Formats: sequence, C-alpha cells, structure tokens
Amino acid sequence: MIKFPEGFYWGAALSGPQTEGITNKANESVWDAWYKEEPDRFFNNWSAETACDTYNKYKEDCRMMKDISLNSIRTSIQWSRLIKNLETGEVDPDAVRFYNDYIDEMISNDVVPFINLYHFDMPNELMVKYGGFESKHVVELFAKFAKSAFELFGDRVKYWITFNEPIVPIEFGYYYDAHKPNKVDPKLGVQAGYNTILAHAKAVEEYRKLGLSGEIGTVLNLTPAYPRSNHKADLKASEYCDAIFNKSFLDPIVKGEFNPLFTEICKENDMLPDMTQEEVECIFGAKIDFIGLNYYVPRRVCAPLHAPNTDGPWMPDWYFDNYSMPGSRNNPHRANNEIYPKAVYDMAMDLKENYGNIRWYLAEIGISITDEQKLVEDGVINDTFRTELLKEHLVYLHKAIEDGSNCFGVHQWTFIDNWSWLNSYCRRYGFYSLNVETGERTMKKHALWFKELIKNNGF
Ligand code: BGP
Repeated sequence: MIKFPEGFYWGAALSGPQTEGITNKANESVWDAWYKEEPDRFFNNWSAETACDTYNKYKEDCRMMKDISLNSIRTSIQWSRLIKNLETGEVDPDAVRFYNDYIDEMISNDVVPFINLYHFDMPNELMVKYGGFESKHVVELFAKFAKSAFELFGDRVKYWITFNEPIVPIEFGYYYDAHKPNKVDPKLGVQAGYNTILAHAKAVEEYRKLGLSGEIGTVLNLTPAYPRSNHKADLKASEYCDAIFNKSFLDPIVKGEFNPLFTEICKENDMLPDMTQEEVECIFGAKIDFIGLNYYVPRRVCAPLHAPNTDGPWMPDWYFDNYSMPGSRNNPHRANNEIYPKAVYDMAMDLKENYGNIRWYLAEIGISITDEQKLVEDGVINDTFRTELLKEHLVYLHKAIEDGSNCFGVHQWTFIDNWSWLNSYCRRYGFYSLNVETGERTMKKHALWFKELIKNNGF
C-alpha cells in the first residue's frame, strides 16, 4: 500500500463560471457575452447559463462533497458576480450572501475551501472598455476586487489563489483564437501577460497588508515539453516551448525573476511590455506560500519543420512543432489525448530542483471521457478506467514525495461534470455525472474508490 503524508488534501477543483449559472449575477463575464454573440463556437451550442446551477444547489453539492469524504475543494469567486460596480468596487450584497453561505456550507461539511479569484472570467465591461488585462487600470481594479474578497471571506478561507492558469487567456486570446478578445496580436498578449503577473503580485500585496492568517498562491498549468530526440535542434525547441508556456509565468512568480530566454524572444520580436521599476519591484517582492500545478497531458515537441512566416504574426510555433510520438499511449475515450503519468514526477522534481522545493499541490488532474453514457452499467457510470489511470499518476506523485518533493494535496478536475469553455459539456471529468437537461447529479463508480483513497490516505 502507498500512503500519503498526514493531513494530505484530497478534493476536487471547479470554478465559478463553470458551475454557478447566471442567476442574480451583477455583471456579465466575457463568456456570458461571447455566447450571446457567437453561440455556434460552443460545442452543441451549449451555454453556461445554467451550468451546474450551483448558485441554487450549493447546499446539496456540499453534502455530496461530504458523501465522498472530500476534505477540500477549490472553486472561484466570480469578479463579475461579487463586484456590482466594477469601477468603484462596490460589492453586490446578494453575491456576498451567496459566497458567505457557500463557504460556510463547505466548512460545516468538513470541506476546506481553496478560493481562487480568476478563472478566465474577465468582466465583459472591462474587456470592452479597456481590453481586460491589456490595461493597467484593470490591474488596479483586480487588486481592489481581491482586497474585497480577502476582507469579506478571509476570516474563514485559509487558502487563496490569485489566478488559475494565467497563460491560457493569453495563449488563446492573443496567440490563437479560442478565448476573448480573439485578437491575434502577440505583442498585446505579452503586455496582457505581464499585467496579469502584476495583478497577481498586487493581490498578494493586498493580502499581506491585511495580516490574515491564511496562505496565498497561484495555479499554473505546467507541462514539461519533452523533446523528440537529443538532437540539439530538438532540445532547443523544447527549451523555447518551456520558456514560452511554462517559465514565462513560473519564473517571475516563484523565483522573482523574468525568464531570460522568454525575455530574449520578446526583445528580438519587439514585444517587450511596458513596465516600470516600481511594478517590477512589486512583482519580485510578492512571495507566494504555495503553488498549484494542473496536469492533463504531456507536450512533445521537435525542431520546427518549416521556416516561420515572418510576414504573419509572431507565433510560439516559430520555435517548435508539436510532435506526435509513434507508439504513444492514448486515451481511448478521447482523441489526441496522450497519457503519460510520469510527467507528474518530472514536474515535481523540477519544482524541487529548480524552484526552491516550494510547497505545492496537484491542483487539477483530470481524466476526460467523451460520451460517458456508454459506460453506464446498472444505472451507474462504470469509470474504473479513470480510477486505474489516476492510480498510475498517484504512484508517480508518491514517488516524488518520497524523493523529497513538497506536495501537500491532490484535487481532481472536477467535482460534478461542468460546462467547460468552447468544449461545453463534451468532455466529462467529474466524480458526479450531470444530466444537462434536468440538472440531476449521479455518483460515478470512481467516486467511491476516491472515498476509500481518502479514508486510507493511500491505496
Ligand atoms: C483546465 C481548466 C478548467 C477545465 C479543464 C478541462 O485547463 O482550468 O477550467 O476546463 O481544463 O478542460 P476541457 O473540459 O476543455 O477539457
């Protein structure tokens, strides 16, 4: 049997915009607005209008957390719900009531809340007026929102997260075309990325000023970029990919320094952001207590196969191509979804060796299954596939802990199947299945295994 350290956090990750639904929301997020403009871009034209209806069903949901013994949950507070007047920072009383009740309900069900402040959900008004984090004014508004959240809930919330996967809105909003503002404008993307790091740092600063007793960190999606071979061009490709997608955020946030290779790329392509000495000091001074890592699939890269089109916009793909490794192991329940559990060990060791062995937790690990209803046996989704795979990842995590990695918990994506960006409800990950038509929740077989795992703190 493998045992995890005492007091290990076992739980699930979710987010406000993907679960709450829009009932009584003070403002629209970019997702609420985008769906109205272009519903066809969302799988099956499914919106997040109802999602899991957590706004109305949080009590039932908190009981279901307890039913499977989860000892912790991460969700997020929606900026567009908590703040009524986005300029003055005036809070919405109904949102305060809702988040207070939700947090209290978790605690009374023995679930420790980890609260995140940003899960891709820029208030639409701030995107339309200012381009979201393209603007430093919006950075100040975010810090104000964060301060309000700390003041309102910081007496009970002991784990705060500033951002979930902050690279994602940059990558998909400014390099590719899958998030608002759908601009293919990398220079602006680098500025928005820098401003996001600044917003994170300012939120940390606000938290410290309040002298609260909890901890604050952030959640990054780190994916090791495995090179195709040891050929120097393949190795260089992986270094570039790692700098652009992992270290551009990890280095300033954890090490307090900008990644030199990413800075060089920005310089060469005239993409260095506008920054001041004071801001840089704020970024480097914002020490975090822990980091969350999200892991789904590995990234494999090789040297670029073609010369870049330098008349086109700068692209990360100028430096590498994605590589599909012959014989790689793939998820039979989802196309193009490589399975590589050892990456968990590699990420953990990277943190240990190169990032001061910072305390961390596996903030999302998710085994996705499309068309999950095909697995129903006697009315229950038999997802032992998920269980077996999760075990394999946990074995590597355990090995990393034995080798000195400072990991304190695991959250599975997700609790109840939820609405997920352009993919809507296509890919499923939850402990509980959601009937999109009726809102009914049904426990999957894997959830019972997870309950045992928590009981034994191992398997
Ligand atoms: C992570 C996000 C989550 C969730 C998950 C699954 O990157 O933090 O919000 O969406 O991915 O994503 P998908 O359902 O698109 O496969």
